[in-house]
Amino acid sequence: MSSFPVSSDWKSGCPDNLRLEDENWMRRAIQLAKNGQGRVEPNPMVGCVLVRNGVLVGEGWHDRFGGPHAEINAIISAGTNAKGATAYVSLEPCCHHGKTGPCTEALVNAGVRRVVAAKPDPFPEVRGKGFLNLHAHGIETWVGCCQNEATTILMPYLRRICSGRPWLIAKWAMSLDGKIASRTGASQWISCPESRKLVHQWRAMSDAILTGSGTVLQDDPLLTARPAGPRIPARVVLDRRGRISPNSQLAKTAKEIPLLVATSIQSDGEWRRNLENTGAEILIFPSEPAPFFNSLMNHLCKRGWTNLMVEAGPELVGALFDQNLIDEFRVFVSPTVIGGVNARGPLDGLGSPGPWTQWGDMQPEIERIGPDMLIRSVRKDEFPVVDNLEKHG
Ligand code: AOF
Ligand code: ZN
Repeated sequence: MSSFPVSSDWKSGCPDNLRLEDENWMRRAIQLAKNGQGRVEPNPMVGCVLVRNGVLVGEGWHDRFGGPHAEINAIISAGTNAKGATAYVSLEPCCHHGKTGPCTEALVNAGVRRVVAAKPDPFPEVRGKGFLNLHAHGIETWVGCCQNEATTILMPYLRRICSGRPWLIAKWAMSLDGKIASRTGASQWISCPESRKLVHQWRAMSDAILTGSGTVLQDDPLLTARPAGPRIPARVVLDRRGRISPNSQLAKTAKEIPLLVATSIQSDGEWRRNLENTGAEILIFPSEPAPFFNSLMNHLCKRGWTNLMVEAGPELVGALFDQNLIDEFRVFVSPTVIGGVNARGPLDGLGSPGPWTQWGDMQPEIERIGPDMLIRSVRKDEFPVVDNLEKHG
């Protein structure tokens, strides 16, 4: 990246008269990128808009994993009008041969005159080389337009590429007084039907749903997406001691919908064999919490998984939080009160001693869903590229 000309930094270098126009078109490219959500992962969502003399001449987005990239779809839609156009791309165009050819080459061949990108791609084979490549072909190249907006939709991808682990979304529903179940363990239902419907839509965008053995013993959940959506999420149960039953709903459906059980050497061999016979895949990791979680996350990342939803009890959510592994919270607050010293809150574990700046840096999103309130809070991160990571994807 260092050899890339400074004048191409859009924020400081782009002429004022182009700024507003650039931002408007880039916002459209980012909007288009979202069409790929749940379909392109582990690839990034990317959108591209081609504009000539202020007129939109083509647009496209990366629509499915293995399919053409955003730039290619935009170039196809523009036909010969791509010649002399400006391409607005929400991520640095790739310059490598992956499942598809390099987009830089396609942009050059189409005769694009100017490329405005929102963000560099930290993918090891790109990382600034896409910009250099365009520049070398005499294309005016800018980077940094609407960078923050683009980052918002790229965070799960960035987490995989830069940190070598999937993006973890912890979801729960709680009462006004912060309880996720009554003293008897009853939790059906704290949130309203519309909120629960939304959860199923999120599941259908996820690679897997993570839960703990406690939740399986207590609720015997299915953890499927109903109705089905773009993705069939696998179910992952964290069960270090080996407690879940081969007669649980998860195990009984393991032949149709993948079930992974992450356990440790502590668990019994016969228990593992019985579960394996249901069709579940058994993964064995070290039993100490930090190595257990880290090896599991590394394994799931290598499977090409990007978005994981955590739907678990206080023990597991608390442990993941203590290990600093949760990236996003999606919390439904229902206007009801449960009360009781024995009714549980969403997180056990050690918890944070404060001050609580970690989650306060980003603007939380607050939305009303029926009578419930939905609060989304995302971890702020600069996503520094760690160079010695193994390659993923
Ligand atoms: C782009 N435009 O629309 C996307 C890009 O295996 P492939 O060929 O699909 O390449 C995947 C990599 O390409 C991915 O990791 C990321 O670096 C880049 N994604 N690049 O120019 C796009 N989706
Ligand atoms: Zn590409």
